[in-house]
Amino acid sequence: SVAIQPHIAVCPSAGIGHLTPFLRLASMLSPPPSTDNSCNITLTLTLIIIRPTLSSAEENQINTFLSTHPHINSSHFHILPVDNNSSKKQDPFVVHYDAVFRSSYLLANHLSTLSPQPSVVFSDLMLASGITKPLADLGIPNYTLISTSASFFTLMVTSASLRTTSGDSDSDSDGDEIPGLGPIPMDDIPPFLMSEPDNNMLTRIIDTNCRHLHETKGVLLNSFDFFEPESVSTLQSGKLLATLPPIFPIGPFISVGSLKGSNNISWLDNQPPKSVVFISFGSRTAMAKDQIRELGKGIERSGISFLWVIKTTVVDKEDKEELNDLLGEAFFMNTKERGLIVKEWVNQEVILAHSAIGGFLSHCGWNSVMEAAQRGVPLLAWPLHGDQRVNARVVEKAGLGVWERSWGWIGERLVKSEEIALKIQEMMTSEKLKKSAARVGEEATKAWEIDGSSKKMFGKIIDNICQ
Ligand code: BUP
Repeated sequence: SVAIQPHIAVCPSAGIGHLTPFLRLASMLSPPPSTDNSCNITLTLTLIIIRPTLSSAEENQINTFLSTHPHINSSHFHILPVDNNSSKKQDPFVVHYDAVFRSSYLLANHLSTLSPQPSVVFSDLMLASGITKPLADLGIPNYTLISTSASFFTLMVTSASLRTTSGDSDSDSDGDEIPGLGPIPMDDIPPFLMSEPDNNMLTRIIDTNCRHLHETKGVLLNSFDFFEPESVSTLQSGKLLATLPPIFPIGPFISVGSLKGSNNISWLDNQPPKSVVFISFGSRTAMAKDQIRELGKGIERSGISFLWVIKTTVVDKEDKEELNDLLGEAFFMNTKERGLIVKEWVNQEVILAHSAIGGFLSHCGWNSVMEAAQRGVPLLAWPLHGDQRVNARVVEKAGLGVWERSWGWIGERLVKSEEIALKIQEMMTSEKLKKSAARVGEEATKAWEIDGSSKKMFGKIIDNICQ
């Protein structure tokens, strides 16, 4: 028989949190020629680029990716205009997600006109409602990639039934027992997930798309068996929802390599092993200024060396804040020997892999969690919104990090410098935590060795594509 050359289309949604796992997946499926090609056959891969992008970070990541992967094609998909009526009160990223979601019905047609027509598609959950049925009709298998934890995915697929039972008298503040998650306090569930889809944009997007998952060939998770054993096995067992397609945990996703970022590494090179705490709350987290100042005091008080990425606006293009005005000159004077603050994009993966890094104060965006897990870096969780409290639970349970629940969501209350200093010291000095985090790192490596859980699952996907 004549071997058919597969043509893979990879379709991310908007925002760095969603773009990053897709770039990694694209690189895993079609690595640069110098690396091993796990498929062992030539394939064509087209990256669908959502236009317009919202942040400069996305624009930069896409450009760098395409220049380091010259063999990968790209195709621009122009989305419908954002809904201006809602954009005033909403998170700009959610408004953008909504535009992507509303445009998804146009994407199947866009994909079918690519030449050659794709033989398989990997797409974001936000696109499911628009493309799964038309692609199935065309006989093109579609896999849905989930950019959050297996645990939060569990919550998303059960949220509709959770909403109907949450009013029952027997559900209390200790939480409902959710298969694969255990009892989960209501406080850990982002409020939007409990609102009616008609009243909330994000709930509508999640709810509508989850209803189309049964039309996809499989769900890819950026997680691994050891890290989220209960959620992964419950999802796979079919006990949660009989209509779910096969689940493929294939994390941690492999780095795409030389992504650009400012070079802070030379400063790190001169720091003792595991002495520096890395602080970053993700690409779209603007912490209130009084909390930024309090965090500064906390770091100063802790006496621990630090590398801190500061963001003062939700969308990076708008960030014009002067750090001296924000933190005061005294802070810089007092910490100049042992700290570095940056406002620009850094290469977080390279930083986390550096031997000087001993801990990570993080908002628990899922990409950040997996990057820390991959390298066994202890984490101090301080969730901001959305999936991040559920992710913080995962971090704590797996032994990767600690979470101070009393801090609440970032912004819920002003967390004082004393509390911050104490927790940072605890994370950086606990031998128990160091050991358990290192174990997570070892298990993450094992997951990708021959016969490792993620490697085997990825092999199944490759077999499906290449058959
Ligand atoms: Br900021 C920043 N450099 O300076 P998450 C982020 N990153 O490499 P988010 C950098 O962006 P959501 C920087 O390594 C990670 O891969 C980081 O994704 C990288 O959080 C990614 O951690 C950030 O999932 O997304 O961006 O807040 O809100 O969707 O969780």
